[in-house]
Amino acid sequence: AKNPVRILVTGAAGQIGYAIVPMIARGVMLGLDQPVILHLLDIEPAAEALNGVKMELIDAAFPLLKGVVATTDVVEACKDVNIAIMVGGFPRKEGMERKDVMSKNVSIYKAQAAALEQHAAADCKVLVVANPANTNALVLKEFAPSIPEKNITCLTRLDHNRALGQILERLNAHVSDVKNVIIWGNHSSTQYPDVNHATVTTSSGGKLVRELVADDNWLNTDFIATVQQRGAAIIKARKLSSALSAASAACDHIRDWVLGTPKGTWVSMGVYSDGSYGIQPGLIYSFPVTCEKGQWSIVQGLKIDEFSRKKMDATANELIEEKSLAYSCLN
Ligand code: NAX
Repeated sequence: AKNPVRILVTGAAGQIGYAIVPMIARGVMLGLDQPVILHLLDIEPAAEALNGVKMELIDAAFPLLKGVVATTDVVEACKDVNIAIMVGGFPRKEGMERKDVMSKNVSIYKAQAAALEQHAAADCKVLVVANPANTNALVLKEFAPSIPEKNITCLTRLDHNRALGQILERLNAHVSDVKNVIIWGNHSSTQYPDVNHATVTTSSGGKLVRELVADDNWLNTDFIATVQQRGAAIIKARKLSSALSAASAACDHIRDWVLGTPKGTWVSMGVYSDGSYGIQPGLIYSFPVTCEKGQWSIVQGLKIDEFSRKKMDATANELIEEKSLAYSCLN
C-alpha cells in the first residue's frame, strides 16, 4: 500500500473547505489508491467550526483517510505537508478599499509562506485559491524563496472549466469531447478565456470549436463576458460564492499536476511566467500547461492573433498593478 500523502487545506472551516475535504478524503484529488492525511487550518474565531468539520470527517469513516490534524497553529498545520491548498484569506467586505484587502492578504500570505518554507516537505506543491489568487501566490513565492517557484501555483481551473461548460451547453456536447480552451492571465474579470485552439471530437473527427460554434460574434463577446462574470452570477443566485465548483476545480488542478494531463490535452494553471508569450517574467499568470511526472510546462508556439494579444496584455497589466499594490503594502 502507498504511504499517505499529507494535504494541508487552509480556511478549512469555510465554504470551499467544507466542499473540498470530503472530495480529497474520497480519493477525487489523488486517486482511489492513495491514502491521505488531512491537515486543516483556520483561525481562532473559526476553531469550533473547524473541530466540527473534523468530527464529520471522522463520522464519514472514509477508508482512504488515515488521519486529521485540525489546528489554528500554522506551524503544526504545515508540518511535513506534501500538498498545500491555500483557501484561507481575508475577504473583501462592503466598503473596504482594495488596498486594505490586499494589505490583509499580503500579511497572511507572507506569514504562511514562512511557515511552509520551514515546515512543509521539501517538494511541497502549493495551490493558492484565496483571492486575489495570483497575487497571493506571488507573495507566497517571494517570501518562500527556498520553495522552488515551479511548486507555487494559483487556481484558474475553475475559469477553465467554466469556459468548457459554456461551450458544452452551446454545442450540446459532452465534456470528454471538448478540450484545450485556455484561460490567460488573472483570476479576475480581466481574465481572457480563449477558444481559438479548442477542439471538439465529432463522429467525423476533431473540429475546431470556432468552426462548430460558427458564431464569432458570440465567442468574442457574450461567451467571454459570461465566463469572466460567472463568479458574480453564482453569488447573485446563491447569495454565496462558488464553492462546490471551486473545490472540484482545485481537485482537478492537483490531480492533473501530480498524475499528468492526457496526451494532446492541456489545462489552465496560474504559474510563474518565464517570459513565454511576452508576459512579464515572475508574474503568476494563467497559461495553458501540460503536466508530466509532477511537473507542468507551458504549452509553446500557439499562434496569438491581435484580438488575443490585447486581452492577454490587459490582464497582465492588471497583475502588474496588483503586484505593485502588494509591494506597497509591505512598507
Ligand atoms: P469562506 O469565507 O467561507 O472561508 C474562508 C475561511 O478562511 C474562513 O473559515 C476563514 O476563517 C479562513 N481564514 C481567514 N483567514 C485565515 C488565515 N489567516 N489562515 C487560515 N484560515 C483563514 O470563503 P470561501 O467561499 O471558502 O472562499 C475562500 C477563498 O476562495 C476566498 O478568498 C474566495 O474569494 C476564493 N475563491 C477563489 C476562486 C478561484 O477560482 N481561485 C473561486 C472561488 C472563491 O471565490
